[in-house]
Amino acid sequence: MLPSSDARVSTDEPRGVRCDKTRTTLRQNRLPMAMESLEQRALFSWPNAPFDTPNVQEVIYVNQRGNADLPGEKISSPGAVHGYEVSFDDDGRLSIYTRGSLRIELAFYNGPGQPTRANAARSGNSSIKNLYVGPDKDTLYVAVRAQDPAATGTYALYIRGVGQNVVRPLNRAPKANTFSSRTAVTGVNDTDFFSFTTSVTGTWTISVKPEDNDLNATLNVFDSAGNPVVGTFTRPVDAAGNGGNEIFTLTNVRADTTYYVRVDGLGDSTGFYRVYARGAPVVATKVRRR
Ligand SMILES: [Ca+2]
Ligand SMILES: [Ca+2]
Repeated sequence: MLPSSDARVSTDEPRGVRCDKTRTTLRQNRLPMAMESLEQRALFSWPNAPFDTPNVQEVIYVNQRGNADLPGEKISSPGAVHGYEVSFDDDGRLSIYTRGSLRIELAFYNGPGQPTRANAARSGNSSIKNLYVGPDKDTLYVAVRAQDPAATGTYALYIRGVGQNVVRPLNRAPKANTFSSRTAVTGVNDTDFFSFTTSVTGTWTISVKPEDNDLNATLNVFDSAGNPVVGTFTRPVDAAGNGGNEIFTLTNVRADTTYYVRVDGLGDSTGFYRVYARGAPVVATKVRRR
C-alpha cells in the first residue's frame, strides 16, 4: 500500500512484519533491528542526484505517451545505485515500477539532491505511484538498487509518465514522398514530437538538420504503439555534435504506417532545426522464369 499524499519518504514494510505507517509511531515504538535498518537505509542513505561513479546514470528518452520500458536493466556491482535522468514536456501524473526476482529499492527525486519518495520491494517488485510532474520541464531522477547490498542481478524498470500534449504532424513537402517541419528546441527538457504516415512502401530516411550551431540534436523514432524503432529508451541516434545532422534510414517500411519522431537537444543545447522524413519506393524487379 502506498500513501497517496506527497509524504517526504514512504517505505513498505517487509512481508510478515507489521508496523504502523506513521513515522512518529515508528520512532516511539522501537523497531526490530532488521526493520529499523531497512527504514533508515531507505530514508537516509540514497546518494544525491545527479549520480556519479561508482553509481550509474543513464538518460531516459520517453515515447510520445510519456512511457519507457527498460526490461533488461542490471545492478552489476554490489551496493551500486542505477540512476536515471528523465523529463517530460508536459505536466501530469507519473508512476514508476520494477519487475523481476531481484528485491529492489526504488527512489524518486523531483530534482537534484535527495529523493522525495522511496520504496522497498515486498517481493521482486517495487513501485512508486501518483508522482506529480510539474509544468516546468524539470529534470527528474529515478534510482534503483538491490535491497540486499551484496546482491547483483537484473530487473525491469517501467516509467508511466505524461504523454506529449502536442505532436506536430510533419508537413508534406512539394517533393514526392517527403515530409518536413521546422521548429526549435527552446530550453532544457523541451522535447518536440512529430508524426508522419508513410506514403510508399520502401526505404524511409529520417533526418534532423540543426540551423543553429548551438543545437546538438538527438533523434528517436517510435511506432504508433510507442515501441522504439530508431534509437532506444536510453540511447537516441546522436552521431553528430553541435550543428551536425542526425540521419537514420529504415528499410522495408510499409506504406500507411505512422511513426512518431522525437527531437531533443543533448544536455542543455537549444536551437532551430528542420526535421525530414523521405521515402524511396521499392523498385519492382521482374522475376525471370527459365
Ligand atoms: Ca520545441
Ligand atoms: Ca547530435
